[in-house]
Amino acid sequence: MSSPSPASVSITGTGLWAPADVVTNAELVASLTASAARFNEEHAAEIEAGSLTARALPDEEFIVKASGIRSRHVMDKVGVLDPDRMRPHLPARDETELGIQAEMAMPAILEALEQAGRSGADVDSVIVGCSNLQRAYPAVAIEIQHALGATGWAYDMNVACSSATFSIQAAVDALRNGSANCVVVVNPEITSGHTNFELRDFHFIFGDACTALVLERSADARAADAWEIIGTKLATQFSNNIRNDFGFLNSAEDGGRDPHELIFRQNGQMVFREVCPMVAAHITAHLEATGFTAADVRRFWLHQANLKMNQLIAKGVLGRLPTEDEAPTVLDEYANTSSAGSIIAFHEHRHDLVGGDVGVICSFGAGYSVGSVIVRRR
Ligand code: CO8
Repeated sequence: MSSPSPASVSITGTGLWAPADVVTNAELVASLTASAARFNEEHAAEIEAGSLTARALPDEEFIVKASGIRSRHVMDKVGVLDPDRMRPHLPARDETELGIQAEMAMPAILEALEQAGRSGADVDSVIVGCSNLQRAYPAVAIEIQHALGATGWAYDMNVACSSATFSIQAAVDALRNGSANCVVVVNPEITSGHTNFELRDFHFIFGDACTALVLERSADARAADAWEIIGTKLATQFSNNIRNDFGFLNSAEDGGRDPHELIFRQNGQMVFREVCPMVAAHITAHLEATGFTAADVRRFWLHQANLKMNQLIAKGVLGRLPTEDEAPTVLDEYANTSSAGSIIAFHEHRHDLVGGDVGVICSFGAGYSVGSVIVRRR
C-alpha cells in the first residue's frame, strides 16, 4: 500500500521592513577614509616598524564593480558614519519594552498576514531565522509570538544567510505533519551590528532589513496570491571561509581574541570560487529531482550578496547569463541583507508572474549552507 502524498503547502503572504536611514557608497567611503587615515597617523611608528599593517583606503568605484552594491539601509546612519565610532548607536532597551528585532519584525509580519487574509490570532507557529540574534533567550520568536497574540510554539534558528530557506523547510515540515496550521517565518537582520566598518574589505557588504512570510496548507489558503511549494532542498558543507566568532564563551576564553574576529569576516575570493559551482549544481539537481529543467523556471530569486556571483550561478543553471527579468537584483539598493535578501527579491519581483509560473528562491552563505525552494504560482 502506498503512503498518502504529503499535504500541499503554500506561501500566502510576504512582508518587508527596512530602516529609514540609507547610506550611499560615497558616504561610506568618506567615513572609512577619515577613520583609516586617523588610524594610520596614530599608529605611524608601529606601521613604520612593521609591527602593524596600515589600513588601506576604500574606493567607491571598486565597490560597485566588485559587488554591484550602491547603497544600504541601516538602523543608525550617524553611528555607522562617525569615524570615531564606526558602528550604529542602538540604545539599550528596558525589559518591559519590545526588543529591537521583535520591533522590526512586526511591520513585516503584519504586511504578510494582511496579504494572507490572516491576523495574529490565526498564527500558531513563529520561526525567527537570521544570522545574528540579539540574545540567547528568551527566544526573539517567542517575544514576537506574544506581541502578535499568537498561540502554539515559536523558536529561533540561525543558518546565516540561508536562515530563511532553512526556516521555510521547517515550516513546510510542521504544516505537513500537522504540528502547525499557520506559520510565520521572519528574518530580522541587523547586519550593521556585526559588520566591520573599519576595514575596506568588509565595510560595504551588508545592509539591515526584515522580511516575513506566512505559510499554510494550500487547502486552507485564503490569499488571492498563493505560491505552492513544489519542493525544498537544503545542503551544508563545513568551511572556515566565512566566520563570526562572537559567542557566550568569549569572556571566558584564555588568550583572548582580536576584536575583529568577533564580527563578520570572510575570504571573499574563496567564497566566490567555491560557492558559485556548489549553488548552480544544487539548483540543477533540485530541479531535476522535481521533474523540471532550467527552461521551466520563469524566475530565480537568488540570495543577494554579489551581482557577479548571481550571474555566474544563474549561468551555471541556464547555460547563459540571465536577464534582469529572470534573476532580479535588489542588492544595488539593499546590499547583502543576509537571510532577508532572496525574500526581498521574491517580495518585490513576483507580481508579474501568472498562474502556473515556476520560480526558485535560493539562498547561500556561511557554513557553507545552501537552500532552494521551488514554488509555483497558483
Ligand atoms: N575599496 C577599495 N579596495 C577594496 C575594497 C574597497 N571597499 N575592498 C577590498 N578592496 C581591495 C582588497 O583589499 C584587495 O586589495 P589587494 O589586492 O591590495 O589585497 C583588492 O581590492 C581585491 O580584493 P578582493 O580579491 O577581495 O576582491 P573581489 O573581487 O573578490 O571582491 C567581494 C570582494 C565583493 C567581497 C567578493 O569576493 C564577494 O562578493 N565574495 C562573495 C561574498 C559572499 O557572498 N559572502 C557570503 C555571504 S556572507 C553570509 O553568508 C552571511 C554571514 C552572516 C552575515 C552576518 C552579518 C554581518
